[in-house]
Amino acid sequence: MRTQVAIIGAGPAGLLLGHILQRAGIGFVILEQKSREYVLGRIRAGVLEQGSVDILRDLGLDSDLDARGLTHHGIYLQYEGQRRHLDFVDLVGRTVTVYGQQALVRHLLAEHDRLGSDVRFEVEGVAPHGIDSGAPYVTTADGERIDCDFIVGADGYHGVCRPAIPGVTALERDYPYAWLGILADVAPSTDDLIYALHPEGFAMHSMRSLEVSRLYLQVDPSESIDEWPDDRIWEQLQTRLGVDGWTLHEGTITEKSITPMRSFVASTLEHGRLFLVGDAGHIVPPTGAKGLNSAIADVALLGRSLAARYGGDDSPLTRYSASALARQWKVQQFSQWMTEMLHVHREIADESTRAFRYRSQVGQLEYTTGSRHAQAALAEQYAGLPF
Ligand code: FAS
Ligand code: PHB
Repeated sequence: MRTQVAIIGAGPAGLLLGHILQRAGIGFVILEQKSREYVLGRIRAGVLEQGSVDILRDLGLDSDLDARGLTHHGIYLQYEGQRRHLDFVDLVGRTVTVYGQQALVRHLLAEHDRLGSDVRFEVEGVAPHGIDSGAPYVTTADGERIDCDFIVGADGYHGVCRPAIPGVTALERDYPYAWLGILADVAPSTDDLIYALHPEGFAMHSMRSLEVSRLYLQVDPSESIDEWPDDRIWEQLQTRLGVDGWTLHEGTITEKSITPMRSFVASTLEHGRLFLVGDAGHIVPPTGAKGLNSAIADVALLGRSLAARYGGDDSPLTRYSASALARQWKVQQFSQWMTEMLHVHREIADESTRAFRYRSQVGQLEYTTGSRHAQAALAEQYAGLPF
């Protein structure tokens, strides 16, 4: 078989890139190792930047987003019993949209089905070859060979494409905390997302719809979900999110899991005819809601660059990795800043040093919520830097 672009991975990055290529008249195939059901069942990100929404609109992929997405004008930062609202529209004229990654993947895939795209599931042993040559190709465990012009690694952090890059390195850090996330069948108790610093630990109130809430608790990375029965989860959410005159409504927990936190950036997102997008190239802690949006930003840039290349201009493609990484490091610093400001640093053994750090974080939150300049800087980054 021959195609123009072989995409490895049918997560949001791979599926969205397929749509961009389809729109540009560029042939592609998407090869996914897991089953369709597994891919559709993953529950992950929940917030789209304005830029991500604009891309979906430009591609005509916004019908489901308009039907079930929730436009939010800002977020709340909470500390020491105070809940302060940051109005992104007032500050920077932009909004964010709560729209679960699961819904996005479902819609992207349904549109590929409608278009008759070549998306293949349960493909084992996918391997990139010839990335240094002008004739790369992909092989699979069942002996198929797919010749192509370019290979795109949209295969996530554990994929096979990044390791195929000779000499690739990475800068990374592991955080000393994790997020316990739940989905609950209960209407959200808030209009906008709440990010709360509390002596017991970070907590966040997000949502998936007007009927389903999404909430998170800071836990230690070593903890098991078995140590967290539902009543303990709600007890901690009530403690960490509670403010006078406000009620957190509880409901049936339908999903719960613990996700460790890390920051990771590969030294390059390209080698010869191989390009990386999304989690294959970088990972951020979810505190800034940047994981999914970074993947979309990479795909928008790479899709445009590949279309330019097929149109006879290869300069954007030669700049892809440097441009995408430059944006990613800005995203990394914002995600790290939000994470360190809002989490309790139990890793600090000395009690006095830990207390000093906590009071400094309260001072940071007091300044951030009290300064229009600081609020605008947070809003500009949370609502999304330009692609
Ligand atoms: P993905 O990992 O989504 O997709 C990669 C795909 O490639 C997968 O389907 C995989 O099966 C496939 N693949 C891998 N190796 C392959 C191979 N050898 N052959 C074929 N296919 C292969 N981000 C946020 O912004 N907010 C959040 O709250 C948030 N929560 C998260 C929770 C969890 C548990 C995880 C893991 C991530 C979370 N993220 C969050 C980040 C997440 O949303 C990612 O940024 C997003 O999925 C990136 O999309 P992709 O780059 O497409 O990678
Ligand atoms: C979510 O709704 O899953 C979500 C929202 C904001 C974040 C992280 C996760 O920063």
